[in-house]
Amino acid sequence: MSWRTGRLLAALALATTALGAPQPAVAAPLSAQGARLAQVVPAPASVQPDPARSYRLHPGTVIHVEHGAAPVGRYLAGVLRPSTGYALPVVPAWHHRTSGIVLLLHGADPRVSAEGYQLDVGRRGVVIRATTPAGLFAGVQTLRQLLPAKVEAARRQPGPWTVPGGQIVDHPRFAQRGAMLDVVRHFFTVTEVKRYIDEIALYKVNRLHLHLADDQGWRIEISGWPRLTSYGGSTEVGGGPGGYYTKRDYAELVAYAKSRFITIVPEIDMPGHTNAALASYAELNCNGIAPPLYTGTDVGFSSLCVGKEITYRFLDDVIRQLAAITPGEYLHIGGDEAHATTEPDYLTFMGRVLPIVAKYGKKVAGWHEFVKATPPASAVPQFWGTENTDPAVVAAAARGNKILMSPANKIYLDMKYDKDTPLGQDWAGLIEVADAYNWNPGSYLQGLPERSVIGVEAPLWTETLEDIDDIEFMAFPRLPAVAELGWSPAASHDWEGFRRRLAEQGPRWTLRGVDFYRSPQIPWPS
Ligand code: NGO
Repeated sequence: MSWRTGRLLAALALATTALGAPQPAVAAPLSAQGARLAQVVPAPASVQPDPARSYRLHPGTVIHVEHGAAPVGRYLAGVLRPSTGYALPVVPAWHHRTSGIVLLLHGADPRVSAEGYQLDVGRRGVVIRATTPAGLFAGVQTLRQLLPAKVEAARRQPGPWTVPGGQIVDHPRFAQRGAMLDVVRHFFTVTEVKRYIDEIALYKVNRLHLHLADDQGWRIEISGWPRLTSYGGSTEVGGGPGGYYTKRDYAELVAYAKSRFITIVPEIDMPGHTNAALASYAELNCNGIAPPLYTGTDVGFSSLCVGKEITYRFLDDVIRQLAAITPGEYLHIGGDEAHATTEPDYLTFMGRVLPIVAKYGKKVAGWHEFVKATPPASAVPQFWGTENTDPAVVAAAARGNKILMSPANKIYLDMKYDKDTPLGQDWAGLIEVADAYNWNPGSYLQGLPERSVIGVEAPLWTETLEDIDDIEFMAFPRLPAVAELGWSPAASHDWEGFRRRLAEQGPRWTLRGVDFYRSPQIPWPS
């Protein structure tokens, strides 16, 4: 045993003794303190309050991190310093002397697996244990929610900063818990996307799908095809100036998301939803004539030219370059609403494109229509229908595909909350918070077993959304509902409990300046 490991283990033994063993789970009404330990969205898998033991942060509190946990420790310090006004130094865990906040990469309950964590709160400190930094980061999001709401303030607030005592052992239900942002219909800056990343990270979301190309714009630089962005990226719905990400911008987003343990899944929609590319390069059109740029909101009128070889040279360039700047394992190729492509052409097209994605080392994701092209079992069809039956999707699952659930009538965040919602659309229905929450991704599609569901993703299409305030107003409070469906055990599903926990998020959003819909279904604190 090395000196360092020895010191660390000695310190841990002390920490565990100091914190004491948690009390068994309490049945019936929790005390106010005990209830606070369960005041988390998404609901943790297991909570054992111990009201006799809470921890109060103080000016001398130190954040102790095991090797490998320092970035998460620094992130936590960054969250806590402005409001507490405490220095909260981040130091190696072998200096640990039984008190403070401790982040450890071993010793967690095995149930936490790769993305979960164990959090113990005793009188002398908070210990978060996980098997990966991602798990620690999830535990840190929980710790944040266990502190009073004013911890989210940008300026120093009076304490006390008390964390309720007890133990949480937590882990996700599904591997993929995603959000999608359409940066085409309206363009959003790197700063705006980073802000959205921060907001979704709080709810343990681990995927951000970026819809990067559609009829109204092409938003990612591709070397050798400069007009895609200089011309194809120059507008958006309503005729605004649009915009695009350089490869450097995109890398910045990927790195920022990674620092929040979120993987970016880029989408280039094809063969339909391609007017911006077709307008930029006449040779991509079957008739050799470039259509004008498009700033409306119709869908289903454009198609790449399936019979021309240049289409595949173009897509080889796009997919190769996108794969090179995307560390995540998936590229999303759209495939939805190809109403201007004949069925045989669609199959021919997918037969050419699927191998290109594989050639560049990526797995493919696509809107669920592409199951008709029989993609490989590693492909992830994203279900966005409005019915709870889809035999073609169920058949794909029987062939081995895992399905990502985004039923439009449940979790399309661009749908209005009610008929008076000033933003959004209503083609898939009106979606209040209870509608977004009250369904089960593991049993929603008839004949699709839970083991064939890889997760949930909440898409946010932006035909009517122009800035970050609009995004936030549609995403909150429904995004946390979807995040809870993705993370929390099915057995914990409980609308009454959820709406009370969700209510506590309101003051936090207010303090962070996050715009949100004050749904009458939620008992917001006054
Ligand atoms: C559909 C369509 C999108 C729209 C969106 C609006 C899918 C997968 N294709 O969802 O182009 O923006 O609805 O709600």
